Amino acid sequence: MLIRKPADIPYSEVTPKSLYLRRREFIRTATGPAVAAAEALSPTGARAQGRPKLPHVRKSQFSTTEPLNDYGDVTGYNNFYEFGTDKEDPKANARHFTTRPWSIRVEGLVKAPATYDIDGFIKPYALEERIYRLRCVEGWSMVVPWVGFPLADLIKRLEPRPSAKFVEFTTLHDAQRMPGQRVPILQWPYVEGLRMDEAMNPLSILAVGVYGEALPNQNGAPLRLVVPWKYGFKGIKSIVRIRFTDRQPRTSWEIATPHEYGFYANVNPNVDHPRWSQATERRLGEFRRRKTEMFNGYGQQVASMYSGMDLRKNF
Ligand SMILES: Nc1nc2c(c(=O)[nH]1)N[C@H]1C(S)=C(S)[C@@H](COP(=O)(O)O)O[C@H]1N2
Ligand SMILES: [Mo]
Repeated sequence: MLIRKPADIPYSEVTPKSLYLRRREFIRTATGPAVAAAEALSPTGARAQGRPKLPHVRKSQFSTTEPLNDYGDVTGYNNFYEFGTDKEDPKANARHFTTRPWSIRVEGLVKAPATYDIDGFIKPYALEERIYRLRCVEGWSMVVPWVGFPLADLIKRLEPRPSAKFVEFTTLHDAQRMPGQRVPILQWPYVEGLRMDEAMNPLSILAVGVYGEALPNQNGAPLRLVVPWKYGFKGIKSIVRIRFTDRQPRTSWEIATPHEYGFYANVNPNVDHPRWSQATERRLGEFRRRKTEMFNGYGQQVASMYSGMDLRKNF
């Protein structure tokens, strides 16, 4: 995310980002088209390395058939401000972050508020691979083979009260372990939220892995949200709290710059960011920009949730 205030924060990422992309292209060109093609088309898991393999992962009808971005892109070019503001920071700075033990607190308008250990918490759910497009509000995109389970499965099991209209998610708050939280870029901890129907949509998942393996820390271990028709910042990482509420949650980005980042955050090429166009995007590894699709190409599954809403107001 590009941010404007406070003014003394180093948000110098436009230049480093373009340099980074050019460097990658140079490497790909230098190593030859055969290597680049093999990378792009390699079957899920082929580029993964080192993390525990996740068993019994089913394929999903919701996956895109587009070529995947390689493991290096997916785990080396990240936004995770708790570990630094440059794209290469999270991989380097989250290396020693520990995600066991890990507790998840469920609270608010729900049948049984409780604190769960992460392993028991995710155990009931069948894992699926969901290959989704990720479109960052900054204008880059990638195709990522997440492993996770439908958020709807979890919500049904937790039994929110009928009065619950939204779900709010919160990231760990621990500036000892997340050094980026010592810098007041955002109001910590990071908070995101969904309307209940968005949360129940079959495309919304909680991810525990990527490329067939447990999530690397920089991608939001041990548990993160993935909502493919919304800009990447909705995909909150390293979740410790899930709260059901009757009021629209105040999200971190909305608090930071309300005129730039709204609650809905639907990918919408017709609504420009105040400081740049959202009409096109650049897929990591590609040279030419592509047209950004409404709802990131997932309109068929999600557009009906917003019928009658003014998406310029509810951006
Ligand atoms: N807690 C937390 N979650 C976060 C962020 C963050 O800074 N902190 N960045 C968001 C943004 S802007 C994007 S684009 C995605 C990127 O996810 P990825 O790095 O796993 O691809 O994570 C989102 N989730
Ligand atoms: Mo983003």
